[in-house]
Amino acid sequence: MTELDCSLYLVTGRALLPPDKDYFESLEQSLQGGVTVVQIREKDVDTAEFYDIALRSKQLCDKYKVPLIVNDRVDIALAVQASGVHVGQTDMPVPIAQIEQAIQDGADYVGIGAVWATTTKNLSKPIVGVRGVGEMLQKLDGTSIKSVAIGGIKSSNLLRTLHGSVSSTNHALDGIAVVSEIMASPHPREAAAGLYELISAFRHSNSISNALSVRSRYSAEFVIDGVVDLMNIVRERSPLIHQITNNVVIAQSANATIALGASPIMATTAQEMEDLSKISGSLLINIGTLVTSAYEGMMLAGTFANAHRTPIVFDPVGVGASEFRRSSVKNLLNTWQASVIKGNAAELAALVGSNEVESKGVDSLGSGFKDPVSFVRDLARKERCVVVLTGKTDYVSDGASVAVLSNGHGLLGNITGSGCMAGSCIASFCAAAVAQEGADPKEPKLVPGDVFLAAIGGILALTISAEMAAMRDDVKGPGTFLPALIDELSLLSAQCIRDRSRLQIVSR
Ligand code: 3NM
Ligand code: MG
Repeated sequence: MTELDCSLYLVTGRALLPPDKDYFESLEQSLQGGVTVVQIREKDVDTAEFYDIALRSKQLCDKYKVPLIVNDRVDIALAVQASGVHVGQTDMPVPIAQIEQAIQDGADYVGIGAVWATTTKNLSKPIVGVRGVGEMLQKLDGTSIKSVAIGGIKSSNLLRTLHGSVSSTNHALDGIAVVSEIMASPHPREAAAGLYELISAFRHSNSISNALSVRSRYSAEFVIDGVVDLMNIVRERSPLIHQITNNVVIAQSANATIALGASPIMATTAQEMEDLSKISGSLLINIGTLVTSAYEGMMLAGTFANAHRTPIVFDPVGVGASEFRRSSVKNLLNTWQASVIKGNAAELAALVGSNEVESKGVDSLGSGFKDPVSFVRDLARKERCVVVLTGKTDYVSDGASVAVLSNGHGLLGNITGSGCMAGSCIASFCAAAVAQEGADPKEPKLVPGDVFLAAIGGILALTISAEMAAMRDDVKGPGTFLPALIDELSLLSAQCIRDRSRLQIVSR
């Protein structure tokens, strides 16, 4: 087969056509819209009918110089001189084994699915999820085998699908395959064109961000200047920070947000998520006292935030404490793309399934990871976002650079919710970062570049304010520390950040 352009791979499914829509008309319109390869998939027809459909489809595809592939039937593929045949997906329980088999068999491409839930096909295996795709792509490193993701891909989740489906080695998908998003549409030309446009835009922005992270050898001076700029923007624009957080810390998180200069809205109900997504500068999702109704709000709020390219700060509080939290976090992260994931050593260890760090409920025990710098950098690459590891020393990484921050005070560990307030501060800085960049529709990004600076800024604001609070004569212990901390957040000056920040940038 000559070089196959898998960018937008249409799998046919005549059962999904809208009433009165002719199959061949639909196919031709989708070819006009930019479909780059077509697979004829017919599960319920006899050989003669399959042959007729495949032959006429082949003529249409030829007209648009698009390769045609036949599902399952080598005889029909040969008879209509198709470009290929799609085989072999049915009975392998482990998707990774399926990939290995495809490599062995000398496949030209692999379809990875189902990436989302779908009703188009009866799935015999569990859903891979967006975060599962990257691991499989890594298996294809060093081969020329192309890859497409399939299953439940829609224009509404396409950007999230593409962003998340990249391996730590930066192996990205060659394209996406859809059935219903095009076949069920009364306007297949527009449906295909819309998907194709998003794919091109993503490729463009992804190549830019890769080029940027190669260049991103930040200096400490550059970072501090950036943090100060963002803090000024928070105070000038007072962005609305939508926070779905736990009921232990709602009031103090809201107060910390106000003190920093931003404007909190603490709303958890699913029914208001769409409205709030239109006016929020960033979204904080903190699972501290997770209840089912808030979980529903989190699912929706994150989905809307991705659609508006609003940064999401995710705090998987106590994720290792229960199976409910673990599975909820997995589902949340497979549904929307976080811009920042923040946690203590135990939480981030639980997130990757490591037992290197022990925990008790929501608290981390012991000193943490042997090599925290590599840990946060690798996790940032895996989750495709900025990662913040909090502790006595805080680590922030964008997958290329790691900022090591050693500000703070022991009293932060003696009150509840200091990590949650750090999340509110990071979310406030994130809102400033996107307010500054502005959304460029040609470069749709779910993790804009300045989010790295924003995460550092949020940590510095809280930890330096804690140092200032602890020095006050009227602070006698944890009870007097908390209000003093809120005071100091509101008094924090650019000069104080410049004078006190203890920041080191490691790039390796
Ligand atoms: N194969 P839609 S999922 C044909 O997981 C097919 O292997 C899948 O349809 C797999 O785009 C699927 O309508 C159906 O969700 C995809
Ligand atoms: Mg398949």
